Amino acid sequence: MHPIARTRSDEDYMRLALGLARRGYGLTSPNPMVGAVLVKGGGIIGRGWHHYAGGPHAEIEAIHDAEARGHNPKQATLFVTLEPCCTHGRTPPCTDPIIRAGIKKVVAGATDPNPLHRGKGFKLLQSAGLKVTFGLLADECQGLNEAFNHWIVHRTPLVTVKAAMTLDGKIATASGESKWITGEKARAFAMNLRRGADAILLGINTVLADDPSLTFRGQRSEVRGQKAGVRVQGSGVEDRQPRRIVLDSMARTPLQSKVVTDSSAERTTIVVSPLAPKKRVVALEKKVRVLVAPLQGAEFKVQSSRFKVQGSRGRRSPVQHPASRIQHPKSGIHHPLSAIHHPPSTIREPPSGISLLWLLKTLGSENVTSLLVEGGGEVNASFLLGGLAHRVVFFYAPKVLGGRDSLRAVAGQGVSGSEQALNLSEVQWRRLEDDWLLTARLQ
Ligand code: AOF
Ligand code: ZN
Repeated sequence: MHPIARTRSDEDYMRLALGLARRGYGLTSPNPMVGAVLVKGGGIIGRGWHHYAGGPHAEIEAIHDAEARGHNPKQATLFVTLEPCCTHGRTPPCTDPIIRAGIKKVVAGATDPNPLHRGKGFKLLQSAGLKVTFGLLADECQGLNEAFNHWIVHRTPLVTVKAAMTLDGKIATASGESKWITGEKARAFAMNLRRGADAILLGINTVLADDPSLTFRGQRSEVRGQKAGVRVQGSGVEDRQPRRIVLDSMARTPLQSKVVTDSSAERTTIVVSPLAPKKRVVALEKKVRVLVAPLQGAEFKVQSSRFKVQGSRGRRSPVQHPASRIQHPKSGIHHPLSAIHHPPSTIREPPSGISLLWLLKTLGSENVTSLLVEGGGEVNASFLLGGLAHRVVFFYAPKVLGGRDSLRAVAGQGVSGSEQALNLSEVQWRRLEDDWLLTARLQ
């Protein structure tokens, strides 16, 4: 490769580095996406990006690329989207080879929020005599790694609630029918969200109603000639299908359901409560991982023995678990126990009762940096109204379902006064064919 003659600005180089970083989309977790461009004599001599955690960092890839093309990085300027690391993790620190290579200037986009590195990488380079500037296209460079930035500080995943609904906020008819609400472009966008997520979470009602597979479908980009979706011995490139997390407090997931039986079953975790019948838990454990999570609060004081779970009853069977003495959202059938008097606070208990905070901490400790919550309405409400969601991605189709019993994108108890409505910030609207896409942050 010969240096390109056309003069480019620093911003142009950083944009190129950003483009390179994005090649790691869905592949680098729990590491960030990072891109780097080496510039010398007015032209690019090397490019690199971080391919996967455990693999070389972007800066090292760029240095190797330059050398492989017969260029000497000495006196070159390194444009990198993230502050170079300075500690030994899965790989050695990048600051050393940058200094050793004789690079004279580092232009960085974002500071690394990793407490091990934050600002230290810059200092180290400066004290070795390199010129360092940072903050070029900072918003783009930071925004690229929103999930990593959150996880590396809080050690819980960034939670995004995703829902596709009609204009009147419905996700399914009263009978649970929910196919084809949004168009092809919106569905492709949603699929790409899954590709970027470490884990997808949904509630048992959705499993019972739809038997979804939740796998990423579509072509992965090639990584060094290998398909990234395939584990390649020794390469560190592993199956990047997101993990599937099912909130299923009473272990009702049918043993024949796709999440339990398909080829990605080893990536499924069923989260049950301590009240789940042992037999069901044991049966599920033979097929997938089962996590027993603590209950959310003390108000849910019901002995499991009072509620016989009748095994896998297939789709839309009446629910047999304590919290669903309320109407089963998908079945439209009242459980016989709904006739028993319960104080309203008990009746309105969200369906899982599982401590979601505990779950987020557990997932975070397992390197889940991003969690895509895909409902249904009760689960979405638990995260949104429980203050545990950071982002929403809502698709709106130009359709109206109506119906007092049709299913809402966000159900739960709702807030008690309109002044308590969840406010969204960083609101962006985008048109996808006839559908509208809203992405926003919870304030
Ligand atoms: C960089 N360039 O391309 C990446 C960086 O375990 P390791 O050795 O892969 O280090 C992971 C940490 O390094 C990660 O938490 C983040 O702070 C930084 N990632 N740094 O200079 C890169 N991926
Ligand atoms: Zn590094």
